[in-house]
Amino acid sequence: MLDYYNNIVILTGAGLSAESGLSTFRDKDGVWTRHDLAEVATPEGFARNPDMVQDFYNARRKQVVEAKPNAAHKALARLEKKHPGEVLTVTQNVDVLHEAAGTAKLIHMHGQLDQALCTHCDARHGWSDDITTATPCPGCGECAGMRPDVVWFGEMPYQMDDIYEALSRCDLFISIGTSGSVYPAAGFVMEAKRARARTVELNLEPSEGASLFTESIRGPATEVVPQYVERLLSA
Ligand code: BV8
Repeated sequence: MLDYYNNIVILTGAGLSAESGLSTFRDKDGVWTRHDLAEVATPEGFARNPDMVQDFYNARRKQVVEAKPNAAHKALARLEKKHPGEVLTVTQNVDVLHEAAGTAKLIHMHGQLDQALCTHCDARHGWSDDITTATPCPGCGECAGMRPDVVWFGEMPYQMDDIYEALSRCDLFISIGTSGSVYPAAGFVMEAKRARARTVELNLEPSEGASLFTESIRGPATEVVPQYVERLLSA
């Protein structure tokens, strides 16, 4: 049973969901190699061409709704269940595979694709269908205001105060399946080091911040994450 780490913070990225069939962003056939990030993942891009941006997210929402959690998502849910101290999972992913695997204490810092946001009344609605510029808000009825509830570049990620508070108290920070190229998430390892936490990276290849970690474990998430969780729980 794990007993020498009290508070664990886990940061996950697209590499965690790769083996569930969801594309990563910066690998050789990643999302940003096929789409211009500035055109489809910024408020300016949405203002310029809302139909194109809605189509981009409608296609990804269909994949997300079909995807299933993999052994890595399930191992992280098991860690949260079995660990006597606190476990907070912060995901950059907009899929909902952590929830599907059973993780409860979860922050979607970049939002989630199974929700829509009305830019007129700020209401959020569970959403599994397409959104178009003619989709009315179920709340205020306004059209042309509905967007995917995801955080675009230049927008403030969600629950940053809660994340920084958890990092300031953590004694183990685990980063999984992220290239460490997007801020502020890529800076979390530094916050954890400031809190004198042990920092561990589980990734297919070294991230941009790999040298900042106490320990690096290389390999596909469905292999290295269950192994690492069992190592923690049997310590
Ligand atoms: C912010 C949601 C202020 C949408 C995403 C100049 C001007 C303006 C801003 C900036 C600037 N310079 C820097 C910034 C900040 C900017 C930024 O970081 N830009 C980058 C490009 C330099 N960030 C922002 O704008 C953020 N907001 O800064 O507001 C602020 C500042 C401080 C505090 C508060 C507020 C908002 C960023 C959020 C953007 N939205 N996603 C959507 O999904 O469409 S981010 C986007 O990249 C992705 O969605 C993903 O969430 C994120 C990170 O990508 P990764 O998850 O790491 O995926 P990637 O493909 O890169 O890497 C996958 C990794 O997995 C690889 O390492 C690979 O080896 C590994 N892997 C692959 N397969 C496996 C595997 N590992 C294990 N097993 C496998 N099988």
